[in-house]
Formats: sequence, C-alpha cells, structure tokens
Amino acid sequence: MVVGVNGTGKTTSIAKLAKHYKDQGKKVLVAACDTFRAAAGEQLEIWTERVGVEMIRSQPHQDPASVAFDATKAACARGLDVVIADTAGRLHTKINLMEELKKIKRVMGKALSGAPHEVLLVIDATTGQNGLSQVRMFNDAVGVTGIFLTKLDGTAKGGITIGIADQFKVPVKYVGLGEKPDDFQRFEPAWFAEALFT
Ligand SMILES: Nc1nc2c(ncn2[C@@H]2O[C@H](COP(=O)(O)OP(=O)(O)O)[C@@H](O)[C@H]2O)c(=O)[nH]1
Ligand SMILES: [Mg+2]
Repeated sequence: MVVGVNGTGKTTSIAKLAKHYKDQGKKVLVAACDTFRAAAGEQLEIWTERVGVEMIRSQPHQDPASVAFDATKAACARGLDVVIADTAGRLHTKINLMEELKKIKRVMGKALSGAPHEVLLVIDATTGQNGLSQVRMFNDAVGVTGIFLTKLDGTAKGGITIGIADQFKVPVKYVGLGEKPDDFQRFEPAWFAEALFT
C-alpha cells in the first residue's frame, strides 16, 4: 500500500517499483485506489502500460477500498506475486483521507491475512521539514513501514532523512532519482552519509 500527499511522486514511484518487481520475474498487479481524481487513474494506466504490468481500475467515485479488496482477492486467486495499491493524497469530498486509508488497509487484510505487508509513505525530499509532519500524520493513521524518498536528484542533500530516522524509527527504503522508471535505488545509509560530507 502506497500513501502520501498529492504531488510527492506516488504514482511515479509505483511505476518504478512495479518495473523492478517485474524485472525480477514477479507477476505484479497495480490497484488504482485514487478514485476521486479521474486523471489519477489515467496516469497510472499510462505508466503500467509503459512498464508492462497489469492494473485494476474502478469506476469513478467507486469506493477505493473495494478496489483494493478486489485487487488483493484477484491476485490471490490468480497466483500473482505483488499487489501495489496507489491511494489518494487529498480528497475532494468531505470524507477524511486518513479514515479512507485506514479502511483500505483493513480490507486488504480481510482479502489476505497479513496484507498489506508494507505501507510505503512517499515523501518529497525537496519539501524539507514539512515532510516530518507528513510522516507523523500518516504513521499515526496507518502505521508506515517504510519511506520512499523522491526527488533526491533535485535537492542537494535530503537532510530530512536524518530527521525521519531520528524521530520515527521508520526506515527510508528507496530513493527516487528522476522521473523515469529506472531512476531509483534502494537507500544505502553508508552511501548517503558519505554524500552528506562530500
Ligand atoms: N525529479 C524527480 N521527479 C519526480 C520523482 N518522482 C516523481 N517525480 C515527479 O513528481 C511529479 C508528481 O509525481 P506523481 O507520481 O504524479 O505524484 P503523486 O501525485 O504523488 O502520484 C511528476 O512530475 C513526477 O515526474 C523523482 O524521484 N525525481
Ligand atoms: Mg498519483
């Protein structure tokens, strides 16, 4: 399950991860759970076609949780390896985003015990300390298991990484280094620490 505020790079990062798993020979299904913005589903569709993985999409304004549930069930039934759920970063309704994310998480667990196995929060490295309040907010609501720190190509040092590690004990797992599917890597603390001082 991938969460984060709009514009941080959720959809792009999902395309990167989907391609990464596919390149490892895994069968990947992406669930478009941002059902509030039509453009969000379309953008995800373009990406999934480009990297060559399957996607499940809903009708506009369908309950996002039901998309996540269907995708997880379908993946189990068909023996797929990885389901990645793209979620909304802001809602254009009175529904509370955090309540919606909690529900998505809950129903994935109903479809498959233990799911979602990862709640990945996407943080834009260029937003600086505001990212910390995003970590707090999402972590309180859905329990973040890892961070995907995007746009590290656009900022000198990504110093927010230190604050995240210090305050939340949530590991930064991946870093985004550009807009193309291969522009990312696993976060390497040693590599990062060295870059801070050079
Ligand atoms: N330079 C750079 N741009 C990125 C990276 N990740 C995402 N983007 C860009 O950030 C913008 C928002 O990304 P998008 O995936 O639509 O964000 P979402 O609203 O969270 O789904 C797009 O223009 C992406 O190309 C990254 O690692 N580096
Ligand atoms: Mg998106």
